[in-house]
Amino acid sequence: MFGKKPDSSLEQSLPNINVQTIPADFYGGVNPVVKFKKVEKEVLLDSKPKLTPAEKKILDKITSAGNDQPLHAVNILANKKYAIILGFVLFIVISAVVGGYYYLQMRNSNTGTTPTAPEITIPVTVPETTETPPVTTEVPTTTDSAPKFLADAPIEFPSNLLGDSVDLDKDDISDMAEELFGSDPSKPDTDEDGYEDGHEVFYLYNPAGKEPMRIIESGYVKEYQNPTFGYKLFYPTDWAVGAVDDTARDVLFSTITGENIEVRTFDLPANQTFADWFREWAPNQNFQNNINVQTKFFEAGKSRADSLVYYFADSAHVYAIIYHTTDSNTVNFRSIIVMMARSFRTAGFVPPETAPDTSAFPTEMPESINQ
Ligand SMILES: [Ca+2]
Ligand SMILES: [Ca+2]
Repeated sequence: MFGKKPDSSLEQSLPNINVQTIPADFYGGVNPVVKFKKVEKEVLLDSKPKLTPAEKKILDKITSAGNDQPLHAVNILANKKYAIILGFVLFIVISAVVGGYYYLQMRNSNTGTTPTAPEITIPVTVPETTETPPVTTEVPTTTDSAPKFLADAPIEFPSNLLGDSVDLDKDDISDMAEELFGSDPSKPDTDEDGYEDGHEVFYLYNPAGKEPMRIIESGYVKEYQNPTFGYKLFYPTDWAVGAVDDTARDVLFSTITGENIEVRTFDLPANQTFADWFREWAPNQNFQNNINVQTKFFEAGKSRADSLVYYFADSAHVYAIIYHTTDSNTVNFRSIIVMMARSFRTAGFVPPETAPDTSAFPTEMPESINQ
């Protein structure tokens, strides 16, 4: 519209507008863009453009950069062949990036699926868990039946051919057992009171010192009382005590080495004697080989000749004290089971009024400990 010739009629109808105020050269040579376009046009059309020294310098720099460098960006962009190669390379790179991106996405989604997998596994586990309750349900049943099974389980008797471990000072207490009493394994009469250590333990005296006199006060021995059946006995402080069943019908006094002494309680029917009981529960043991024994508290019992099995009884129960060795087939603590049996008291047992004089020791070692 600006190129149009001014309408004379319009000029006449608008006399107050001074169009002459617009500079004649407003869209002319003073516009640097137009001037620049003119220069570009001259560069493209004229092989020998007329440039200012500064422009020529810039142009020379741009063009000369690629003269001897075919892979220069300028030449690559200008050359179709290189442009195609570059485009192809870009396509590969972009494809790799996009592919990598989707691969990671899929991988993440798979990883996200992994938690789902356990969810699938969980239902699989759930049935197992579902199966477990019945098993757990059976366990109490087994536990309930365990004492019954335990009560019916045969007694495991120790071999009759077991030897003792080293007893250096020959005082009837092995070197290992001497540690439990605090006595000297190289000194038969540790406290030098005229009575050998084994002798003192048999009578429940303290072998390691004249004071305290009683072994229960020495700190090396504790008293156990059965929570269900009420019997009591002494055992080494260093040993562990554990009931096998809930009713403490079967209790183990254990060493660190695995040897243990079991105290097991059996029901004794009213119409049954101990001999009847023995024939039922110890069919492989010779009843005649049992010797009559008496505890420190004058309660009567029976013992196998090697002092590895003891029996006591009251009106309703039989109590068996049984030594269990490890695979070594060596007895390390025979003096301990002797002490335990010698200290045994059934719940209802009342010691006779003629209590033993604790200051007097017998002159002869009992046969059972001389085995
Ligand atoms: Ca000894
Ligand atoms: Ca002594």
